[in-house]
Amino acid sequence: MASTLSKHDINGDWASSAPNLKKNLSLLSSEQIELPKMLLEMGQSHLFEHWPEPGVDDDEKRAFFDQVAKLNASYPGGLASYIRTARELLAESKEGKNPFDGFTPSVPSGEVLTYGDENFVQFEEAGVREGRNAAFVLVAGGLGERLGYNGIKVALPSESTTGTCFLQLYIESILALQDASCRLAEGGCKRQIPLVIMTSDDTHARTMELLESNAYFGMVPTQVTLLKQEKVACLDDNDARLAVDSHNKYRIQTKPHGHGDVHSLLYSSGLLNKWRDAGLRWVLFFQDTNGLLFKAIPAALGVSATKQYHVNSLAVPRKAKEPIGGIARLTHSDGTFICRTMVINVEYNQLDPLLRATGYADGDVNSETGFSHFPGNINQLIIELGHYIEELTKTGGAIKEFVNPKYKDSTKTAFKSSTRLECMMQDYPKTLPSSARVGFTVMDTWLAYAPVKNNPEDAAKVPKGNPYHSATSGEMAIYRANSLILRKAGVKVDDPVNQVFNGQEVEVWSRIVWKPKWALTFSEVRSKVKGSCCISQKSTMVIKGRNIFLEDLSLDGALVIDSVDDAEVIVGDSVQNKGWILESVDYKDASVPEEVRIRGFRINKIEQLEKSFNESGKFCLKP
Ligand code: UGB
Repeated sequence: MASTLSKHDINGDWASSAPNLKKNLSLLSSEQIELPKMLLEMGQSHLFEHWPEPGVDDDEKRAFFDQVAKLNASYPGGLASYIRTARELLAESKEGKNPFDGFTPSVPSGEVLTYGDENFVQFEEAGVREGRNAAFVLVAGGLGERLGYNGIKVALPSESTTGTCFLQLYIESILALQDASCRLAEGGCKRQIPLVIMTSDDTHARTMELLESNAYFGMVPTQVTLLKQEKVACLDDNDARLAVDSHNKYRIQTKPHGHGDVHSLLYSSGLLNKWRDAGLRWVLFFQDTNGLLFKAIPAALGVSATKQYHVNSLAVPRKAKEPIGGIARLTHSDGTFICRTMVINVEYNQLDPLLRATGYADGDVNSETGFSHFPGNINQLIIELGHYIEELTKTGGAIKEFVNPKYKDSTKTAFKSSTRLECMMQDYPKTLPSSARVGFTVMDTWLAYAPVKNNPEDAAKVPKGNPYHSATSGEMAIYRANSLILRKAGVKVDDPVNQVFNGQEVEVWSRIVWKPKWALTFSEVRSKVKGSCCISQKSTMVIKGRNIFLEDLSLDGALVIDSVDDAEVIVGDSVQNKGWILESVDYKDASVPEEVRIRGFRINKIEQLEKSFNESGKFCLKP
């Protein structure tokens, strides 16, 4: 039961600057009374200006305080701290202050890997050994407004040959790593690699439903934890007056705070200590729609373990001025800043001006390699758990925020629409001491990075040569990567043909897809390919079983092959049929399901050889 208000509270002299609030004080419990006091102290009396007499909309008024209580509890330091920080950041933004003022950028050192060479293979082996000591964290609270898809992004098919959605691909990759790593452990191991998914009100229920209706895609339900991030209050002006929701005058408008929330949520969940006590060493953060990521994970984890990195960011070569953040070493010149040197992502629109302002007359330019000196951040981080806990114990997981108001005019006094504070998970190293070992690992883009972020119309407008980052390019990138990996392993895979879908010209390679348990590393692929194999461009190959070996296979058509784990199957000779073909669909054709339309093609399964081996033993598929 709510306790009663004191005389002082009811009398409400402290509320005289907000007469409409004062009249309604009897609606509040004594626990809640601190909230309006704080709001008035923080200059938020406008929130009550339109409040009617007691007796009118009382439930809505109570709901207002429930919302304020939630906003207050979910932000480290509470709403007052949020408003104070907002005022500081808004003042800096008005002044046009560059957040990196006083820092000098230089080229950082990191590990640059070449897929399939001896070095790469060694890092992959080290990574697989460490796999059982890892926990994975997927940030999936974003709405994906740029993609404009109505569902949650992790439910989108990563490719349409098998229809495997991103979440399934991620979970099966983690399970494959778990199995491979445990097989290497002396005496075996039964560890279940934990997966945390950060959701938001926009994605939580649908993520849960996706997991439950698919039996967690093979994970044990207790292996998966969902942590929901809360939104933050919107701000109407440079004084950080909280914005009233235009649909309900008793609500404060809220918006997402950004993926940086993941650190404070992990910290407050208590999971980090639990993981440390269970002997885990690494936390791997990743995003919602990168179908290539797990091809890069084993080697990147191997780099972290070998180099003893506290933080390792995955990166790809980046053309100068390409619109992805660049990883740079920043050194503070006056020595007063707590973190005098840091290796950090600098957003592309800040990097070029920062370079020009600090003696690099040409700004961000390509080196003799044809790429910028500053590799592109793909926002997949590997953090060493012990060091992470030490840091978060100091910061509570709070990440340096930023604000990005869209001003009405050059006076910068009014916004076009409300703004809010945001934070990014890759800004975690900003508070680390200079002694922290922060590095990065560069891999080829074709191997590591093909996110699905842009809707077809925007993707079609991307300047030629720049990546589309659409559902079309994300899917084609998977076929290309698998084709190139098989080529590297000795299979003759035909060159791709160019085709246009949804206004985007893409390379169409043979549609080759395998389950992560077939091969997670290059060594595994190599061990499963024998003799002289070739695959034509029009072909589709789906490998679902673990111990399937390609031997002198000549494929010109579609082949789908599955087997139980203890069956060993050799697939060889010539497989020829009419196969599966890609048929264009119109993005605007509403009769076509959205997840098909956004890639601009569907697969017409005309003819295939499909075979399942459901018993243990040795088999040979030689049609
Ligand atoms: N996300 C959340 O979980 N919560 C949120 O509040 C917001 C997002 P976007 P964007 O891949 O190249 C990032 O929107 O703007 C999740 C990096 O900041 O796709 O493209 C969301 O569900 C940028 O430096 O991010 O930028 C998704 O999984 C660059 O590396 C993830 O956060 C860029 O990604 C990213 O959300 C990139």
